[in-house]
Amino acid sequence: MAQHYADLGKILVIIPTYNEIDNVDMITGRLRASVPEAHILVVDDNSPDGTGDRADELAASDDHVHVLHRVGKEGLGAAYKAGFAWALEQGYDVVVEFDADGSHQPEQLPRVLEALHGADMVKGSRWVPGGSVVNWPLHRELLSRGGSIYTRLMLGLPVKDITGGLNAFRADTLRAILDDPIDGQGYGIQRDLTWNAHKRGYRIVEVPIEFIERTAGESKMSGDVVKEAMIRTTELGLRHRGAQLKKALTRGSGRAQHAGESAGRFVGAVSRAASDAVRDRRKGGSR
Ligand SMILES: Nc1nc2c(ncn2[C@@H]2O[C@H](COP(=O)(O)OP(=O)(O)O)[C@@H](O)[C@H]2O)c(=O)[nH]1
Ligand SMILES: [Mg+2]
Repeated sequence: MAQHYADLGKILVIIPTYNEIDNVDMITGRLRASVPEAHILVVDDNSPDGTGDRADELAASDDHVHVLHRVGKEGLGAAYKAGFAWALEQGYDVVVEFDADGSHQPEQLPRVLEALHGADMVKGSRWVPGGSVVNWPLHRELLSRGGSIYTRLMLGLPVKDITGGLNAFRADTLRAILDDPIDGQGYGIQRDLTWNAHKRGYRIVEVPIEFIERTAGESKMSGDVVKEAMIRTTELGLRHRGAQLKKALTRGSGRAQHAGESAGRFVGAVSRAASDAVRDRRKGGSR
């Protein structure tokens, strides 16, 4: 059967890896089978378990598989940024983010791609009707649901699964949203890409996916990753809400304008304090 995404152009699926030796064959094999036209870029952070070497072997025998080697573990955001730059340089029309561990099912990717016909960015979503998680520990589910709700409230983002890592972009959309600030460290990159796309008025569509907890290898999610995401979301939210307040108040009387400016300055100061705290923590090497 003809695929309904063939007209979208050249597709690149980016898979960031850190110590995914037990998954790299599985994930590339399943992706090649379910979306044969798509190219794959493994972005490996010099995994001590040899994932990068194995990816090189796979690339040597398949011209649809490519590998980007990075010097060390610099976080998910940094790996994706490098992968995006490569994708745009090589002229791909569609770029997809995809986990290595089998949590995202390659067999569900065609539906995600098809949805790009009516969207600029498609998010695989666990928290829309039809979406689900399998074998995920309760604390991870609460964290994910809670994180999405908090971010939605802080930013007024009309998206249910903001932190999800299966995302597909049209190249033009990706190029534009990379011009705005993006978290270069952690998992916050997913929030920032979504927020930037929303701010620019791009059409974001959520497609239900079944997310299955990994059965091999270990999660790289940590308490520090969560803390950092919380701080940055709060900072972004305060800035956004402060700007909204200022706008509303400046529409009123001169006194209200003054109050709005004060509120804006206050929020700015709080945001700067939050950024400073994050910077100091990074400098202090407490991560
Ligand atoms: N290159 C690279 N990949 C990473 C890094 N952190 C996580 N990943 C990859 O990102 C994907 C999602 O990470 P995972 O640990 O499964 O997170 P979880 O699903 O939230 O528990 C996997 O393919 C990881 O190997 C990193 O610092 N660098
Ligand atoms: Mg995972």
